[in-house]
Amino acid sequence: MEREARYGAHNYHPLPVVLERGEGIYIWDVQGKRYFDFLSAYSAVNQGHCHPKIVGAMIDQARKLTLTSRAFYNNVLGEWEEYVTRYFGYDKVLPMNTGAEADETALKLCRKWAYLKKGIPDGKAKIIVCDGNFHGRTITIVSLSNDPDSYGGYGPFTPGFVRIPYNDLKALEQELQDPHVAGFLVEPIQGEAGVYVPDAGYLKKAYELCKQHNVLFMADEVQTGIARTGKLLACDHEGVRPDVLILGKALSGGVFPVSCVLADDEVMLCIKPGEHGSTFGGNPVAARVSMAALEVVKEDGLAKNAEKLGQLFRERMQAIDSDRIELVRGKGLLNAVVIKPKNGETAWDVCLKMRDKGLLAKPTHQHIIRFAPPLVIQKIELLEAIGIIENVFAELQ
Ligand code: IF1
Repeated sequence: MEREARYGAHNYHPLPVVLERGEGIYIWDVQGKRYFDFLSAYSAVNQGHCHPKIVGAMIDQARKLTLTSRAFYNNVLGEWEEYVTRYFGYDKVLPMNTGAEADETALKLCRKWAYLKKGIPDGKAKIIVCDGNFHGRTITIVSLSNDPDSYGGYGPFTPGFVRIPYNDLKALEQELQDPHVAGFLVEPIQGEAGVYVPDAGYLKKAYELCKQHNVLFMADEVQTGIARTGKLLACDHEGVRPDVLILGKALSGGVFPVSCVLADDEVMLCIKPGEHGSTFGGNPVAARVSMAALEVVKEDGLAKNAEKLGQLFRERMQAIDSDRIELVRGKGLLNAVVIKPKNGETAWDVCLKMRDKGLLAKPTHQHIIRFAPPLVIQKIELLEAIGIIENVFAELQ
């Protein structure tokens, strides 16, 4: 920890615990103390730590070929592209590495489509985004943000975006009147903002409004996708099929950065050779790892498990009799407990107490704790973890 403070940039403030090993839902610190992981690397490790099938796929491929760039074909990418497009039901996929890059890709794709297909005059396309959004850290993406921690001091910002309140169909309908609007970028549940679940029907209606105005509905499922909320995609809860689907994190089970954008030909083929790319995107290790990670999601029935255990988790959290809990919300195994600070104690202090008792979670925005264990967690394990959380709140009383 001292070395990090001395030699590392100070762009993070981690909970004081130093981890060296992970397996399934557990992580161990350098003293050998075991913890329940209730962050799952921000939902990248949905399949559990060091899943043998995923790590095995990585090792096997890493021994053969790791990177050729896209200047040449490799013998795995095509197989992955076929696998992923069938898995999610789209014509085409474009591979990148991080979530932010996938979001950038979606924004670029949307603008191209606006000029080539929708007929918006060059340079005039607008994309609607939501208050409280989190899509990553690039200059363009922080240009969309209304969180000063994200955008402060990073201007000048990228123009061409309009922000409306989240979960507000009237505001969306109003902005859609502008014929220069090309796309609507939305998180089906806002993660970073504090696990805000929109009203039932919001996504469906928002999608329909976009269709009425020939606007691309783009879902950032980087955090909510891959079974986290109890379905393969959070949009599946409302039967919405986004025009542009953005995935990352658990697309690789957290062993390697893999992200992608999915769309049909009408949209995806607007980008031509040489107009977008990445040195590492589509490398054979990423492709193998990602196929293994997606197989695990199906084989281990992660969506069903998240749905079932998520309900149990929220019920038990709601039943805790504590004046320190304001409310509990979430979907599947993406949940948040909103804390009422008292005696100067905040969500951070609650997380320290949970750490001491063997459970790791991270506060967001001072008073919100996000609980997102790996989706391979079993009922008996979840009950033990719930016991720890209940104990901490009992001690706080
Ligand atoms: C950090 C939060 C989670 C995301 C959505 C794109 C990205 C993310 C919906 C970018 C990334 C991260 C990044 C991480 C913290 C984290 C986070 F706390 F900020 F909100 F997950 F909850 N779209 N989310 O949530 O993906 O480029 O990072 O691969 O420290 O920035 P990335």
